[in-house]
Amino acid sequence: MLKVVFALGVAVAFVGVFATPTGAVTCHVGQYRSNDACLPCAPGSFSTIRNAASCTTHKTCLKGQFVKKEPTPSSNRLCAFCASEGKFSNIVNAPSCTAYTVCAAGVKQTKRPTPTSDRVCDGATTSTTNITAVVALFDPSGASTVSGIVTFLQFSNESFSRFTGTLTNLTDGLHGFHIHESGDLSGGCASARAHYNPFRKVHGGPADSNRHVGDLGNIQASGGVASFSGIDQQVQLHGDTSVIGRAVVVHALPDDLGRGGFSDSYTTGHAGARIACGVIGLKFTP
Ligand SMILES: [Cu+2]
Repeated sequence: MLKVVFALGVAVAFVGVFATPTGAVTCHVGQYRSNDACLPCAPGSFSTIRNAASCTTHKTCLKGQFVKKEPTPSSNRLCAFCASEGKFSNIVNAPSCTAYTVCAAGVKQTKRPTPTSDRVCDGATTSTTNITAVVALFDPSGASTVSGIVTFLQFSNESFSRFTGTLTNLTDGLHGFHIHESGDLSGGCASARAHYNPFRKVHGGPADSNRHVGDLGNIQASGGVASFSGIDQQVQLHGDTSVIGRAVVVHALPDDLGRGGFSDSYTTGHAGARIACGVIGLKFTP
């Protein structure tokens, strides 16, 4: 008799877990209640409580994340960030993150990596050749006695160009200092033509983004001598826009950097006559 009572008690307890007080069947996690029936959560949804009134759509792991734990009818999808692994994902619900492409030695990166996109390498090689060029300046017409040497140096096509020089027999003060487009001095400094301007911009100062490549501003003479050095971000000794074979020209007047308001401020900087020039040539390095 005791056994019967115990078995009955167990049965009552068992029903208590899975039945509502009204006697209806209890719906499990992973199910939802529809009237008196328990229906499984549809694919893509879940429930974590018994007798859920409805199921909840699984979370979507966004681009830049990956699925750390797959969803089930009774649990949500768990996402984690690819950045924590130093990788990326470019699809939603990515099963894992992808390692970034590594640009081969000397190949330039044209697009930075992000948590949702890969690095892009354009295949163009970086030239790491040091190039040194030198210019001997004088006045082919003989009208002035200005002369001197200017040297340009660039370590790679992605580095600044450096220049240094000394000119003598100048009047004291500022003198426009430019790279002109032609290395032809057959007609004197005049045949060096206009400022070197491969990107079709207006005349400006060396610090301006809107300037001719050849716009190096002014040099300053004191006691008849100008000794100067500088760096420039636009002058290239490498590649298609190399200035080698073109000319450096020094002018009688200051370059107004395009700001003087003269009719020629936007083309020549109103820098006046050409008093010395020279062709930019490769320096011999034994
Ligand atoms: Cu000039």
